[in-house]
Amino acid sequence: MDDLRTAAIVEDIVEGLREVIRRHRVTYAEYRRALDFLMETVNQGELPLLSDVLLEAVVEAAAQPDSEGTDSNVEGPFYIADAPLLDADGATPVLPMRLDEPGDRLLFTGTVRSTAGTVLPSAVIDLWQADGDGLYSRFAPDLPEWNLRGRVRCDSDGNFAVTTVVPAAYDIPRHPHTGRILDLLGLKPHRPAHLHCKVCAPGHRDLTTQVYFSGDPWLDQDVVGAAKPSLVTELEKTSDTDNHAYRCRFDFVLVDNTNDQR
Ligand code: MBD
Ligand code: FE
Repeated sequence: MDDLRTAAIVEDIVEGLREVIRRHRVTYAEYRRALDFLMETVNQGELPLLSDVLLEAVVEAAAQPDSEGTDSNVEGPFYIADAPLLDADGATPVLPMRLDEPGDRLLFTGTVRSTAGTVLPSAVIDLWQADGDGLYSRFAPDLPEWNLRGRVRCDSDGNFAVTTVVPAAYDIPRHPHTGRILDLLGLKPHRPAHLHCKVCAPGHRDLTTQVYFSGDPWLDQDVVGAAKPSLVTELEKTSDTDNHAYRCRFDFVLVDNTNDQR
């Protein structure tokens, strides 16, 4: 991003804020209160949540190039890089979880391909999700560091399989500052249940996306405005003989990056 572009954006932000102050004749008390609110939001570590809830879907929509690949989706405020690489020696890997992890066991499977249709055995999927209570490790007390976070490799046919739990339909925890803004906007702080995925394979663009489940009552009232129909899959109840109460399948398609500008 060059300085001219940065300057143009900053000018528009500042002019936009001045215009709001003029239009509403914002008082000194209101102005000081707004600054306090922003300071508190930052000090409580809530700025990424507030910003992603209000703005990230717009950034993501602008960034998404027309492509044949799987639709991307917002990363959100809860990604942590370098989650453990799960190696189960041929068995189905299990996302790190507590011995008494609440929620139904879920088998998540799929295949990673390129837009040309070839399978991508070298693909790695970085997964993170809320637990059965709607909480993300590192962002809630008392959860193990890497709970429900891990990276899974595809096999030689480009297939992956991982055991996890069904994430809860997600209430944005009522962090007081984000909650207050959503109240003022008349929005309910709900997100549909989702699995976050970053899919990477050599020679292809990294894909950051989410997988949702059909029938979720929050799909069409996602407070973040991110749930896309193309990313919804079936959450199937399995037979009693299975170790998993549910299974779901999602196939990812990555775009070749050999012609991208570096
Ligand atoms: C989430 O779990 C999330 O995925 C996003 C995008 C915003 C807030 C909470
Ligand atoms: Fe999320």
